[in-house]
Amino acid sequence: MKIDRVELRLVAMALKEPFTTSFGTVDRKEFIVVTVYADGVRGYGEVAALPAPLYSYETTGTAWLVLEQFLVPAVLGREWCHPAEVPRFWKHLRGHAMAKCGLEQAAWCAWAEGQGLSLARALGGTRDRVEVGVSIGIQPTVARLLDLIGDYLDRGYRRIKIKIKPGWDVEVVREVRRHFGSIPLMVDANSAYTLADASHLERLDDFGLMMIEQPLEEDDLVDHAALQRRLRTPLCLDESITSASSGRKALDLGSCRIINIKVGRVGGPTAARELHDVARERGAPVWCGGMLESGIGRAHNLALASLPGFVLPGDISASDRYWHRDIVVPPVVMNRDGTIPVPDGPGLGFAVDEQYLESLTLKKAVFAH
Ligand code: SMG
Ligand code: MG
Repeated sequence: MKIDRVELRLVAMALKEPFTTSFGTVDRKEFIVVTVYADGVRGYGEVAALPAPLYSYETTGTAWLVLEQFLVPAVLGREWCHPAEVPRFWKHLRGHAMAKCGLEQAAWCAWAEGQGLSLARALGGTRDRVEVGVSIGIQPTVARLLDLIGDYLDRGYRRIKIKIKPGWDVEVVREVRRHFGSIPLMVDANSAYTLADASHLERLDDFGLMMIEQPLEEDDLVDHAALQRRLRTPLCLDESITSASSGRKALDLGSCRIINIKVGRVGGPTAARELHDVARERGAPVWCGGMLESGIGRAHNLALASLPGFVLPGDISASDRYWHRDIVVPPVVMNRDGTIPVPDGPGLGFAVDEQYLESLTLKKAVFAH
């Protein structure tokens, strides 16, 4: 297969509600859609980076630059047989995992489309539906959080994740448990604590949480291991795991017992699959994380989450949890039982509403061989 045209689009979509974490608030998702044309078919990918370096050092601006100057030139006009070969074209380029992921996803999508295979089948997925949860940002009041949780549980979501930070943690979890009993519940701190907070975090052990996600800094594998030794609750790492290799080290060090796999954070579907395999060999559960993706990134997440090691509900909610109108047709819809069907049509498995996408496009660049 040979990619002879790449289109980059900077797209902005307003979220239904702002999403607040320990690092700040996102009220509008700005992201890059990558479209590739290869052997007469089209493939789509999504760059998960945010406009500011809050979740990770990457931004939509850095991703655009790296795609334009390095990644697109490295792949345009090159011959390949299978999309897992594509990351080799930029093996020598450091970092910028989310930028790489957007282009590699588009290559997988085009290849699957060309083969008449669904993305899930192309990746080796084994499930026809995946269990999903919902991630709820920090709210202005506990009452508002409880209302939201009640509403998402009524819709059928299989687990609730709440964002925490110092001052919005133990007492909030206590209230959630008091109102909703033993629902599947977890928390995500996005690196808001240090090891000096270990005794405070130990108090979370009283609530039977499924896991505590990323309490400490992203480069704190050693401190996460020290914290995990003090807690009964499993730690799950997100930001810290940037490759299959760092996943292996974290599990072997005891820095976590569970891994959140985000395809963008690890540099693309090939690396995400490797990380899945490393965790599976070690008996560690994984689940699919989310970056408030549009339907394009969400379709890729659904395919990834159909792999056998994804045994916990992912942060893959339905389109209507985020958007008034998604850019895929039909939108991503959740069944009443808290599962989302894995599309089985060729390629992405959803149609992209090109006209609507065009209307949301802030900037566009075309590269042809
Ligand atoms: O996509 O539903 C979603 C959001 C899931 O909480 C979520 N993501 O740290 O896991 C995480 C956050 C990072 C996203 S910040 C915009
Ligand atoms: Mg997280």
